[in-house]
Amino acid sequence: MLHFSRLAGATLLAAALMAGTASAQTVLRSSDTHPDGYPTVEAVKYFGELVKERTAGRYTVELYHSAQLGEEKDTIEQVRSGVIDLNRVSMAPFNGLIPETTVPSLPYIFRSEDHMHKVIDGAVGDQIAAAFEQVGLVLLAFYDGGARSFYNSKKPINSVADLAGMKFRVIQSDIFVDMVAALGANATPMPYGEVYSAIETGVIDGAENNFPSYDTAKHAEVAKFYSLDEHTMVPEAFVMAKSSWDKLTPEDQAIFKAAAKESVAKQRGLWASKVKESRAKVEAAGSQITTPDKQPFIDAMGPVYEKHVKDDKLKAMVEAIKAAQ
Ligand code: GTR
Repeated sequence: MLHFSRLAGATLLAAALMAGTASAQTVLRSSDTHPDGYPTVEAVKYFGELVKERTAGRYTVELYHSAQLGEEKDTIEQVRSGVIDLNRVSMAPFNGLIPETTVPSLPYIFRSEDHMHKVIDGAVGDQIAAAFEQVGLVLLAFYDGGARSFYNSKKPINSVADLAGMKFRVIQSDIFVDMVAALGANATPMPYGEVYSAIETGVIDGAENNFPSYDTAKHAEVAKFYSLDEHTMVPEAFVMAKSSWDKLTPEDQAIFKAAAKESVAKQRGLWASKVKESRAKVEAAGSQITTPDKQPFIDAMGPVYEKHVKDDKLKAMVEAIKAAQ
């Protein structure tokens, strides 16, 4: 009897130890709409490797690419409620939720990629990052998303007038809807995964995105005319559920922050080469690229700024961006 209870005690102890070990290893699920190999996917994988190494395996990142966990709007809700821990999404679908994210999503707010980097690496970037806490998120990193331009299945676009009456899918943000309206065209916000067939079936004439998305989502197959109007340069956001973040010790939070920062440098390098690679690939496959004069596009954006930059806080952010050299 005594022997038996000793054994039972030992078994219980072993079970408790095992449970302890198991709970000390946390798997963090991360979502991305892009396919494996895309620069944002690779950057989050790199972040995961650094975190795993530096926490001696206590934290690992399980990445679900290709929208396996859902389209961006849905995954934003999932990460806000803590159903998933991490998410890499564009900043634009946050526009209705976090006012500060409207500023970097405004058309022609950045003069160049360098200008954009300076702004998001500086005080305005910190202000935008801090605002994510309002909706239960911690912004770990801004990644590059390049410039978005229009493409369509019908004709080359050489001027604002060429866009008249055309129908474009836009990312899910009112800024984009109003921007397209200001250019005399019609916008339909819809999830990324629905764009290919919407163009193919003629529900829309085209969409707008950077070269890597135009290429990897295969939109180039169904919309051959790409016009380099470069209307927005929206940074990508890599976020963590605040509920998951709050479970980390301050030491682990520092590890996560440093890993995210290092993944930014990695992503920027990958991004620059992917843009060139995708552009060359779509051109070789028959895409026709036009380069319209941007000034008339810029001049048409007044109503978008009037509608979306109303309060003093956002006005000050826009001014700070304009002043940044
Ligand atoms: C891409 C961005 C994605 C997604 C997509 C879209 O440029 O990286 O996160 O937002 O655009 O248009 O839906």
